[in-house]
Amino acid sequence: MLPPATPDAQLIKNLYDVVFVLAVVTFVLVEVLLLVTAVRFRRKSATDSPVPVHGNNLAELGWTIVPAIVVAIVFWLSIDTAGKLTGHGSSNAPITRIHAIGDKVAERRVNESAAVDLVVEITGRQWFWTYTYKTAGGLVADSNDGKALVLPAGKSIRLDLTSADVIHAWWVPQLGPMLYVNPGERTAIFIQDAQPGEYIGQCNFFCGVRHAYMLNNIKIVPQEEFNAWYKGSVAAQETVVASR
Ligand SMILES: [Cu+2]
Repeated sequence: MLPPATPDAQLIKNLYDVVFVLAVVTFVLVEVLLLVTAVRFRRKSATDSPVPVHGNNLAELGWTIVPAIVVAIVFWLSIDTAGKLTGHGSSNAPITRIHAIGDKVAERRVNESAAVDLVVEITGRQWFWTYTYKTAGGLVADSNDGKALVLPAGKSIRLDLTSADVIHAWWVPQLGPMLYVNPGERTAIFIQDAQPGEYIGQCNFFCGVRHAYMLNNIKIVPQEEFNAWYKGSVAAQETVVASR
């Protein structure tokens, strides 16, 4: 797994590591038991026939209780991780990261769940993303031709996503969680305290014939660099609009 570049991605990585270790331990245990059984109880002669076993309380309780405990641990850790991500809300006012557009209560909870320096509205399309910066100049950009979504480092950023056509999924593993992006609904993703760098994202929901090519690059740059890039891009956009 690529190294996490935000505290949220680090939380997800920590959870991933625990689940990975549990999975490896389970795999090794099952394979060892399988091999031991196959070797130890193999047929030793042509007349050899196995003694059937009818019920074994200890074994049955064991293979019911142990997996239940493992699943309970993963469940608890998952809930705990989700509750620590940026903008998780509170137990009596949880935020709905995906909700119907126009759901005022859900929208208010998302807006109040974390203070943000920048909001970018993102629309998934077959097969690219468009980015509208909700700040002075209202820059509009997209992910075509490998163009990156440029964002400032070390800030609190919220991405408000929706889809113009089919279901897509926003997934930049190094920056935080993956969430579905549905037509008619709004998906809120926070990028908190990101380190400068270039990160690769990929639409993670099969959305048509060019789904595999629906990549998106994210470029996180220091605030001053972001300001200069933004100013230049807005100026270029205005020139294009004016020359039409
Ligand atoms: Cu897709």
